[in-house]
This record gives sequence, structure tokens and C-alpha cells, in this order.
Amino acid sequence: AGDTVFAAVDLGATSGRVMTGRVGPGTLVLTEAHRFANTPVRLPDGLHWDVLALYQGMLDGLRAAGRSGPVASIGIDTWAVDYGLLDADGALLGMPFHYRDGRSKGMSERLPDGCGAAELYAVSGLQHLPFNTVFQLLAHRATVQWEAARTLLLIPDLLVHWLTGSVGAEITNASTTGLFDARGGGWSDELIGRLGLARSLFPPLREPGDPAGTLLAHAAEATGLPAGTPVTTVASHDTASAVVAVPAREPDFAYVSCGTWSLAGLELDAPVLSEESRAANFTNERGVDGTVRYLRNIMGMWLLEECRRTWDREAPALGLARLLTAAAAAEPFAAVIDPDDETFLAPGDMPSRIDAYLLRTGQTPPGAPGGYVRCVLESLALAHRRTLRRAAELTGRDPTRIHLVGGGSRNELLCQWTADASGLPVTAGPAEATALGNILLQARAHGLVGDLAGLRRLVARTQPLRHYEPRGNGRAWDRAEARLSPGPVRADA
Ligand code: LRH
Repeated sequence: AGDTVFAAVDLGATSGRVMTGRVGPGTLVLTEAHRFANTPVRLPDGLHWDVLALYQGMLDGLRAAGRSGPVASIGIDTWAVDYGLLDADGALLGMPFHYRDGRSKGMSERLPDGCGAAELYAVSGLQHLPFNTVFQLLAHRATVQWEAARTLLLIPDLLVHWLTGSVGAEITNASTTGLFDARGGGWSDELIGRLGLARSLFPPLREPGDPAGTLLAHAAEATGLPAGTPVTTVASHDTASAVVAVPAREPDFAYVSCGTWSLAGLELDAPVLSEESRAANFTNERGVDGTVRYLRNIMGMWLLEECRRTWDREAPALGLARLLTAAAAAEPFAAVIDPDDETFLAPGDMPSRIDAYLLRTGQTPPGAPGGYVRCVLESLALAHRRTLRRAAELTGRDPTRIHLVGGGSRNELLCQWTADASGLPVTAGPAEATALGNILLQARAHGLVGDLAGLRRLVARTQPLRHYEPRGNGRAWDRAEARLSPGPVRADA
């Protein structure tokens, strides 16, 4: 009684879900209302998101959410960087592209004078990824659609638009476009102008907590929720929502938001735009309340997901539990990879690409699935360690604990190995950090919860967490790391 229910729409690269969050004084209960697959589709012109299927999944999920009682508000988050273009009538121009499509590869080498990688970083502070929105736009510019485009909406903003009719750009996600001024906190008119893009494509910014409109009649009809149900702006970049729900009690914490990607880094008050930071490819994405998410993308569970897709095509599906048992029994450090090698980015046969990497670096491919899974998880643990140590060096901070949140926090091997490799304790969970962050910002907009530290204490008090201590075998991890360093493969490693 007295509790308020919020609906979080959280779309990830492999699945979408609608969760309800019941918030009361000191209580927070998260329930899954609906989950559906997110299956990208390859068309003749490239790889696309099935945005209509995602929209329908969201509508079905909102209907399911409404069955347990009145919904006070809705919030939407998804992965970053991707977008739809609207024409002057507000119609979507074509199916949005998937960031793994590859059409923008190489665009960063064809930047106009005055907009080289260093100039872009100095303003946007964004890590270089071949699919940053800015590079996708430069590729898009060569199409007929481009002529008709009047408004760019990032994916969560597009879904909000379809529900409410309102047009805006949520700020945490806008900060992943490459066209956002990390210091000034707004669209960079300067970069947009220098790249020859129309400023009018980019809608007014919104902050998490701002109202985003109310359900239109067609959306009310499709969800069974009352017309006029509020939609609240949340941290619409899923990673930003996940960082909101990091259950930190200590001021100096590191986080790894681990799902399809591992996003590993620190929360800062101000961006770090140094040349060193750029060379290390750290990003300064916007968090809530003016914070900066200083982190690096690591290829993440994608490597494992894509291995499983390959194996499942060849033979009856091997369940995850069995794969993890096999990995635990496999030989330690038999093979290590740099998860961020660009050959791993595109969809397709992952075991073969791991083999090719291992052969190229003088290592022996694993013979069986357990060996691949062990290789992937140990390599991710090493990447977590390497990234967080570099983040600490570049910022002068000294984190005392790693919070590992997201679906990857259910993977006990990965959590323990991250603790062992880094020599720091790991707190694992919540697995649904993104949905929780989404709910909490709606609850805050409704005056139910307090500041960021308070939100995090509420998560720590109410959500199941696991703790992992490093087991003191750091030397073995040092040797594994040394094998990844550039130069000849060392015989003693
Ligand atoms: C994780 C994520 C990440 C982005 C990537 C495109 O879901 O939002 O933060 O870099 O997707």
C-alpha cells in the first residue's frame, strides 16, 4: 500500500524487456513483465535493427506491466549511438542501422580538415569506435534518404516519440554521438558546423528526470494503459542507467557494466580530455547529475554469445551452465586474446576468428567449447583489470572495489577472475542494474527518492549482491597479461 509502480523499457542488443519497479519508503521491488528477443535483420544495404518488432515488444510489455495495477510513469533506455531519421512529415526514413553494420568503417580516415581525431576528442571526449553516430552520419550523407532528413532521433528518443509525439534528445545518449561538447554539456555547434551537418537535425536536449510527454491515444489503445500516462526522461543510454544503480557505498569505486559489452571505468566530476586519455581511447560520456562516465568499451559477453550462436547452428544447443562447468575444468591460461581486436566486432563465426587470432599470435586454438569459454572469460577478466588500472593512472584515482553490474554479474567465473586478475574485491550485482537505474530516475522525478548516493544505498539495501575476494594469484595473471603485450611472444610467459 502506498507504493508507486513505474515501468522500465530496457532494450539490449540481444533482448528487450519491460520491468516494473515498485517503490515505497525504503523499498524497491523489480519484476519482469515481459522479455522478447532482439533479432537484427540483414537487408541488401546492410544490418538493421527490427525497430518495429522492438516497438511491438515494448507495447506488449507495457500491457503486461499494466496488469499488476496503475503505472505512474514509463521510462525507455536502449544501447547508444544508433538513430532514426525523420522526414518533414515525421515519418521514419528507412530501418535504423545496427552499429555492427560496418558501413561507417573507414569514415574516421576521411574527416575534413580541422576535424581530425584529435580535434573531435578535444571537444567530445568520446572514445573512437568505428560506429560512433558521427561516423554513421558521414556514411549516411551519401544516400537519398539524407536529402529528406529533418530530425535525428536516437533509438530511445524515437520510441518516446512514437508513444508521445514529443521530440527531444536525451543528454546521456546524446553524449555518445561524437557531436556533444563534453565540457559545455550541449550539442557542439562547432563540430556539427565543421563537419557540414545541419544543426536543425539535432533536437533540443533533455535531462533525465524531465517529463517527455504523455501516451497518445494510439499508444494507449495498444498498451491498455490510460491515454495521458506520463513518459519520463531517464538516462536513456543503458550504460548510464546501469551506472546509476551501482550499489556503491564507498566514494572511490570502479564499475564494470557487463552485458553484450563490458563498460569498465570510473565516475568523475569533470571530463579528462588529455592526449594521453585519447591515446588510451577512454571515453567521457555523460552520466546523471552532471557526472562523467569515464570508461572504455570492452567487447564483453558478445564474444561468448557469438560463440554460442555458432555452436548452436552446428549441433544441439549446449546450455550455458554446461559450458561454464567445462570452462572451469579447462586448463588455465591456455590461450589469451585481446577482446577488443577489431576482427571480433562483426557478427559471424566467432570460434574461427578466435582460432585465427591465436594462430596469428603463436598460440594453440582450444580444442573444445570449454576451452573457448575459458579463453574468453579469462581474457575479459584481464581486460577489466587492464582498463581499470589505466583509468586509475589517467585520473589519479585509486578505486578500492569493483562493482560488476549487468547480466555478466551472474557469471561467477567472470566475477571471481576479475577479482583475482585485478587484486580488488568485486561486488557483483544487480544483474538488472539498467532497469533499476531507469526506475530510480523515474521515482526521483516523482519525488520518492533522493540524490545519487541515496539511490545507490537503496539498491545496496534491497537487491541481492555477491562478494568476491581476490585469491592472491596475481602473478599468474601478470604472466598472462605479459603475453598480450606487443612484441614477440615470450617463451617464458
Ligand atoms: C551497451 C552500449 C554501450 C555502447 C554500445 C553501442 O549496451 O550502450 O555503452 O557503446 O552499446
